[in-house]
Amino acid sequence: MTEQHDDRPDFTPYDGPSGGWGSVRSLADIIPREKNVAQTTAELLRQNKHDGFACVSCAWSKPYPPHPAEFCENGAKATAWEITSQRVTPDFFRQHTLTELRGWSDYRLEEAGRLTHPMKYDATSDKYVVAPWEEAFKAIGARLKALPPKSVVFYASGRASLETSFMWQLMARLYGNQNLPDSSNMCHESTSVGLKTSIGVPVGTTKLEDFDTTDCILHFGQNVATNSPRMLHQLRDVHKRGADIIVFNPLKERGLERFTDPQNPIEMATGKETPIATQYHQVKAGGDIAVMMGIAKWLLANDAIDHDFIAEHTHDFAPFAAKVQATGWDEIERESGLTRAAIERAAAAYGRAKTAMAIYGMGLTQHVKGVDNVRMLVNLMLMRGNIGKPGAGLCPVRGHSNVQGQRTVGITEKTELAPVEKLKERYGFSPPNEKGLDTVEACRGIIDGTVKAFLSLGGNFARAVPETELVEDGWARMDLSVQIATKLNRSHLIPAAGDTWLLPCLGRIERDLQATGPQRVTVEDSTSVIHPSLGKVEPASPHLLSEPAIVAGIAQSFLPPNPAIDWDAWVGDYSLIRDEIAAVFPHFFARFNERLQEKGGFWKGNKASGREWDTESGKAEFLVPDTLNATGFTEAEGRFRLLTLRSNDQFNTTIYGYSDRFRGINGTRQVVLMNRADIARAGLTAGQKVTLATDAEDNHDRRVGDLIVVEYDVPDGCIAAYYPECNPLIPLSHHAEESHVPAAKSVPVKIVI
Ligand SMILES: Nc1nc2c(c(=O)[nH]1)N[C@H]1C(S)=C(S)[C@@H](COP(=O)(O)OP(=O)(O)OC[C@H]3O[C@@H](n4cnc5c(=O)[nH]c(N)nc54)[C@H](O)[C@@H]3O)O[C@H]1N2
Ligand SMILES: Nc1nc2c(c(=O)[nH]1)N[C@H]1C(S)=C(S)[C@@H](COP(=O)(O)OP(=O)(O)OC[C@H]3O[C@@H](n4cnc5c(=O)[nH]c(N)nc54)[C@H](O)[C@@H]3O)O[C@H]1N2
Ligand SMILES: [Mo]
Repeated sequence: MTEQHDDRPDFTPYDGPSGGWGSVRSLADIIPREKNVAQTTAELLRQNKHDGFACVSCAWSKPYPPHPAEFCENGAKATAWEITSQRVTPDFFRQHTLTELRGWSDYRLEEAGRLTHPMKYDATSDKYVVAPWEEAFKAIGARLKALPPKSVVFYASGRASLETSFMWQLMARLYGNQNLPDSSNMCHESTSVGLKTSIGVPVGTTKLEDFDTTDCILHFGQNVATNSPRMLHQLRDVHKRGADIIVFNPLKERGLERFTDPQNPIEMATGKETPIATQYHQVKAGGDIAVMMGIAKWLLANDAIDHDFIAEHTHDFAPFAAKVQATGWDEIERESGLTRAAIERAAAAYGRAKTAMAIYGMGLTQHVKGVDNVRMLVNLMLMRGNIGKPGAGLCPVRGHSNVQGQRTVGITEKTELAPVEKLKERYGFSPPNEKGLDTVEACRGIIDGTVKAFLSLGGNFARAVPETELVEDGWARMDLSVQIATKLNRSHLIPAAGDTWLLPCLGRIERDLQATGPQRVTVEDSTSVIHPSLGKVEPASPHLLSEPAIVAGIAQSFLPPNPAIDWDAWVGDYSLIRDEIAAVFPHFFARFNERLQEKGGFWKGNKASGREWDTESGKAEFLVPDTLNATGFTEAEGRFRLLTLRSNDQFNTTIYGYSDRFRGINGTRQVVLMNRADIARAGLTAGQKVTLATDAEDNHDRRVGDLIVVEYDVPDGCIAAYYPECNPLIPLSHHAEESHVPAAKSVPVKIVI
């Protein structure tokens, strides 16, 4: 059992706007705690600027010219968290065994500070002990040489730069596998699969300037004020122009309702708020296909479709239209939880708009039918020709700051997405063509023992994935665990049966000094713009290595020398790595180093946004969903749809604190949000503690207990609780079809008292 933090829970509904003074107070709380006020404040002014650093929080676009302060509350927290003055030193590890640390909360582990030395696990004392880098590389290399390549996984969390990510995938392929799962396997893989089949590109088609002219935004399942707060500036401007913003979300998320710009002194002084949504629809979790079917039905019935676009640019409209017509309103209302009138109001607004954008996040992708959700949203856009013109298009909001970029430079388990021929040509080897393991398959391999070694470029894999218990058990049987990280987390505390290494690296905000001088790295944002990022802060410890240096150290320890690859030279000068990226991916990165001079970054291009369709038929595809229910399970007595949420005080498994301010949940994360009628129907009272148990057919007992029932405005039959606390409830098999994204937004559970 890990400790909890519920000494003073407080559930007072929050009635302020997003942003505003609350945002300033939240920062005033966290920045001093990290004991580095002066430096954090100075660094914030360099955040998301062309000659500064790219924020380590979300992947939202960075406008040019930037705002004087181009950061948000949560970006500022992420900066303070990374450049904290707290340290986890060898002395810390002398004082605590791993058994003891496993009892600490996620918050306390990371709050302990930045890792300072390479460490090796010593089973006799159950502690991490210092080991020199050379020893670490040598020992890791020896293990890897002895293992069959197929049994080794190279995971990447989406923060590592394009340069490091390129080296990471090259190392795996030279070794002989493409077991390259990344965090997008838990995130927007439904987008990559859905958009690729529908419109021929795996990424969104919109740019920041589309917000300047759009008439309408359809906004599905994305919590903007918490997870991409800088987008509130664009949304507010859209609203001020009088355009529609139509939101579909089971929860009334404050940032989608109203916003006060904390960087605008007049708004702050007068308390002026801008509303955001013009319509807000509390769809049932997993009810979005039904909503979209309803909208499509209205568009067809009212002939509000773009016949010319459909004829010229799309394929298979007829079977789609037939399906829409055959679907009845009864079913749509039942599956969406919304009334026909409400859906028609949304459809009429969309049908009136000359241009529209579709913005979405995990509320669509993390479902069993997550890929169908994405395809259905494309169908809606295609019906009105809303792809490939200004003010229109698809805008999936990516998570980690370089998660999209990692895929661009070859972190993928799929051969068809890997630059096989180019790699062969340039480095003189035959890259593996057998599909590698994605996140779900890697978990399966850890559980069944076929995965023997796990190397992690950042992240907190064991905590972020489903089926926590079995994954942790399997982890402890592996031959090798290597974690490249900045801060301590739970994945570092599960020692493998063989060797366990914890390798501390520089963060992106820190100065990265190599043989040829200070180095820049690059990242790709949510709208496919590539930005340089230059760290300047003094590193947390003189013993840290940069991520490229660590990858090169590992690679050279076990791979035979290759005359075409000079790992040491690459580490000495990252522009050489960018030359390699440009050579292997010329269509996106030609003249890479030169183009980094472009202010505001450079756009890597997107065929679909030029109405060039790289699909099977050569046109944009209407693809028909086979069901309106995205959850993958049916309703049953006592069964709830659990949606797992992020609070405003966390970045994934990094917990900054216990204040989910917009939702009025403070002092604890051990809660389950339920509506009043469901609380009564279940015979519960608010404030009572309950246990949730998975209601799955495999009869495996999965439970999470000690959750306080909080009355909250959620649709009937839907309950919400926090990620990662509830991950033990998600069966590994409960994932999106095709994309394998764990279906974290509708898990079948029952309440056990
Ligand atoms: N500060 C901060 N920023 C972050 C992160 C963070 O943890 N903290 N994480 C980063 C990462 S990796 C990612 S992927 C993104 C995640 O950002 P989001 O995509 O916003 O992800 P979530 O917070 O998980 O929740 C998504 C929203 O979907 C809604 N929702 C749940 N189920 C459904 C449904 O069935 N239908 C609809 N329409 N809505 C639904 C929820 O109520 C919630 O508002 O943010 C990134 N940015
Ligand atoms: N139930 C449920 N589960 C989910 C989700 C959900 O909504 N619900 N969301 C999913 C999503 S969208 C995602 S993206 C995953 C997130 O999964 P991950 O990306 O694996 O997890 P993070 O929590 O982002 O990883 C945090 C750790 O990264 C390390 N780190 C931070 N900065 C750096 C750096 O610069 N370099 C290196 N090497 N390490 C660094 C730190 O040690 C920190 O502890 O979780 C998924 N899991
Ligand atoms: Mo994510």
